[in-house]
Amino acid sequence: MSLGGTAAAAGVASRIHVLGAGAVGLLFAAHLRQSGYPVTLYLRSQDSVDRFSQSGAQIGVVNDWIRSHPTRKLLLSGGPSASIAPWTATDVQAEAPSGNSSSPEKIRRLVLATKAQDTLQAYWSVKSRLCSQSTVVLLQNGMGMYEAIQREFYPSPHQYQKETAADIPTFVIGTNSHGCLRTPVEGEEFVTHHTAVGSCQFAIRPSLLNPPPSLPQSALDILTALGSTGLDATVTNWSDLHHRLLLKLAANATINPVTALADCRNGYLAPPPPNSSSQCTDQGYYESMQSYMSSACAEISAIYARAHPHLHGELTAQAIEDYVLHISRTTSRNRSSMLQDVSSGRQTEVEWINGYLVRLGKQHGVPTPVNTLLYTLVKLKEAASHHSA
Ligand code: KPL
Repeated sequence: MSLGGTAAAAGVASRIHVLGAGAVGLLFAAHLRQSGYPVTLYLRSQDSVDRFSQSGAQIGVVNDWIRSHPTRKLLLSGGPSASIAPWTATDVQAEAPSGNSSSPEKIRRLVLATKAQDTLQAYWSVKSRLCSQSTVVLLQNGMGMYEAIQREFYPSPHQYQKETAADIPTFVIGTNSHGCLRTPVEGEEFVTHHTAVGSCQFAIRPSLLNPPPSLPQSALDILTALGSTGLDATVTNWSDLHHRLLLKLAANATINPVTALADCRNGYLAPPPPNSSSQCTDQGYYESMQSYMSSACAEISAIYARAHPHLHGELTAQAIEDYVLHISRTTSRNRSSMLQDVSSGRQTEVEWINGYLVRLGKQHGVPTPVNTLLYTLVKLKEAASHHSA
């Protein structure tokens, strides 16, 4: 299902909060605002809100993809006559969690776009402002965030039946393949570079409540809003999205650690197409990359076969490898998010990517030597970069 139409066309303009002012959060916030939705950036602290106001209360989007993919212009702009500027600045509001005890207004539509490792803390900061009429979109790399939120904040089913049920929002899970990054340039804290055009898919996560509650209006509002952004967003059912999330997890588990460890761009993992002026002409290099890809994808496929047997026919080692190579080629100029994290001395999402696969393998009795090694090496690199940053 493809959702379209602008807020103005739909005759509604429901406010959307975006929590997580990183590259992805800023990209979505700016595009939602440009589609006519009032947007509030929910920032970490009043200091961040003050810095945002001082920088002009605007989100900057640098459309770097225009230089490398001019033909994608029509897709993103949604029509032959529309054109996208290389640089746009969009006004949005900002607020931070308030320390005062008076209960502030509930948030009905929230896009939570923090890094995986910051998600629980971010959710905690906003939880008292959510209710059963709210919808939360989780937009992280990796897997397991939804389950972690349930375990941490809504732990036991009997509580669901009583007071807690009134507080549990509807969850939408999203997956995004648009490449974007923020540069550590002074004065550009609220500027995101849109480096590669991708797409995004969203699905409503079936509720753990029994009986399941009816969908709040906010779920429909936010899905319509996301569909209007021009970010090639589609809404699908949970089982289709789950399949896509598992493929994306495989891409993140193979591309991200290697690019972070070797300090290279995503394209270095895929053999160059024939007759291209390749980034590297060393045949031995591509043979070892090929062997790495095959063993990593075979291991991931074996884990999925035990954990999700109904999907096994689709998630074969070959299907996973084809997908990973496709992502490596289509995002070849990208510096992966894990590479960006280690380069800036930040914690990476490895716990929710290779760490998640190692835990899943253990749970289902599947050995995970490749993922364990990648996990350990990234942790080592993280510690080293943290100390030298
Ligand atoms: O999602 C990504 C990431 O960097 O985290 C990929 C798909 C690898 C694109 O860079």
